Amino acid sequence: MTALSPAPLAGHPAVNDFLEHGTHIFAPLVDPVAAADLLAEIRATRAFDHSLFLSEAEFDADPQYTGVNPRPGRNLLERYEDRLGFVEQAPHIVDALGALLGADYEILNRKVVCGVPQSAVPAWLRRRILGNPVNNLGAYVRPDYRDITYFYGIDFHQDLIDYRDRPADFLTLYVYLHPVGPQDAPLFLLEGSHRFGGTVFPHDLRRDGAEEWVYGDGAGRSLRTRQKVLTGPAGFAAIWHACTLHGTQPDAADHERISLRYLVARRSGRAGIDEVNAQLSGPLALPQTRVDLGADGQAVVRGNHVNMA
Ligand SMILES: O=C(O)CCC(=O)C(=O)O
Repeated sequence: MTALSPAPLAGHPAVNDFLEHGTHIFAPLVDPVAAADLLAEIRATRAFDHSLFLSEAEFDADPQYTGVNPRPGRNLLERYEDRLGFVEQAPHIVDALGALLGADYEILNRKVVCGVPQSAVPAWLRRRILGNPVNNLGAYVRPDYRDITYFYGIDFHQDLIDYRDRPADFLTLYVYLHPVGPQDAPLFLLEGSHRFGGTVFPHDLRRDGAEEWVYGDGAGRSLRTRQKVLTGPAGFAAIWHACTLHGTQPDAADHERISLRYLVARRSGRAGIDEVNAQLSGPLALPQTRVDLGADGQAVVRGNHVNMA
């Protein structure tokens, strides 16, 4: 087991938390009333039930596994751009993002993410995705509804997974729009797992104890990491490093979980993220980030760690 020495602390609480844990959980909430208002509007755009999905015959007639996520021109949040100040201008968020990424940070991507409850996923689909590590349901969702990302759980991964050859110069900001408890597909984070830098998905993880995991870097080293389950009220917000392992279990509640997910990047100059990255003992970028998909984007690897958490 590699004993990584504690990183020297650099001042700002968000930078210190990134150095130590690869994540920072905001104590203040973003405005819960604004969150509830936005949530009501999002919920009014569609029924979060079986009607989201193609039939099995429709899907099989032309399976599309890629290009099924929100993108410019098909992203529900574009409709609410002028309503996002409660997150994007919240002083504590701006302050932490500035400390980590520099004052001129850039939003790479923002979208609505939905944890789909079991009751909404058609039986044929549940059967087909059982045991897959990444259950992003975009492929099975009717094209008109692909302006949101829908998950039925996703195994522990790094957000670097979508950015081959890009250094980990960005972070994820995640906001709950309603209270999220243990049944609502809360985020599971593995604290300190950013320290190996980029590693290839699916990750080498072994459960060891009630809330601990042993994480291997694929090159012979391993570290012990503690899982943190992010439950919280409406307006709860957290950020994590692009190499911090995180995932969700399938939504076990009788209703959908709806969140906002941002990727935010450093644009120029040195910032706290560079202090953090200087402490990593692994690659900052990867030529290949995942080996779980076939050429058509379909899962070829089975297995899931977070569902055993
Ligand atoms: O919202 C979820 O269920 C998973 C989100 C996530 O891990 C991601 O978007 O990277």
